[in-house]
Amino acid sequence: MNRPALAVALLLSLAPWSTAAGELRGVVRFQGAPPALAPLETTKERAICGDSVPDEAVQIAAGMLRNVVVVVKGAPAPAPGKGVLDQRGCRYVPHVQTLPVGSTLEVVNGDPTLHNVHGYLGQATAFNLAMPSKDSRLARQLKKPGLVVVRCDVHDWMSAFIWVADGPAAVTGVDGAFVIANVPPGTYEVTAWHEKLGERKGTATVPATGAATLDFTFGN
Ligand SMILES: [Cu+2]
Repeated sequence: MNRPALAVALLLSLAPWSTAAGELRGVVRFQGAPPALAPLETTKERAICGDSVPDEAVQIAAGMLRNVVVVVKGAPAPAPGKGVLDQRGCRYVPHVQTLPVGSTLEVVNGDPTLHNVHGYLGQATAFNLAMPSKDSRLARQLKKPGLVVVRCDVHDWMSAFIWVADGPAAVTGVDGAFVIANVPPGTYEVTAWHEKLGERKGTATVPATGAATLDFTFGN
């Protein structure tokens, strides 16, 4: 092997993307009768907010549960990224998301009215942003891991949940499925958290290449 080729081979062998990593995937099911959720009645600014907004707390389609945060414990968190929290018709979009610790959250006001976006990490305020007008944008770094519960100080029915993860994590989609990529091989405790239905725990052994499967079931 000539020198440049050797150098390239060495670089590739040292590159982080050459590290073995597998994937964890699965689905989250809901067993039993889905709870009937009444729409949340709005109490002000109905020209902008409408008379009601849907209660997004429990979303089930064909027995599959959306908006469950699945976290791999004890594996390194992915590099910080960027997330967006929008406000549309006096609802937060998305209702649930997860971001690696250290990520930047951009909060956007899509409504022509004042929203006050108040994020709580436990009892402490993680951020408190007054967003007076449509297309207001503010960014905050999410420096500490944990669950950030977002409320609006103007419209008390508004809520969103941001899981600031210190490990690889994902949120289930409308089909109840999740995929967590780039998990180093190993055996891990995995938690599945839902805002109303609580937490489930499982264990998964992730291979060096390919995917491990772990499903969860919530229900009543
Ligand atoms: Cu608001």
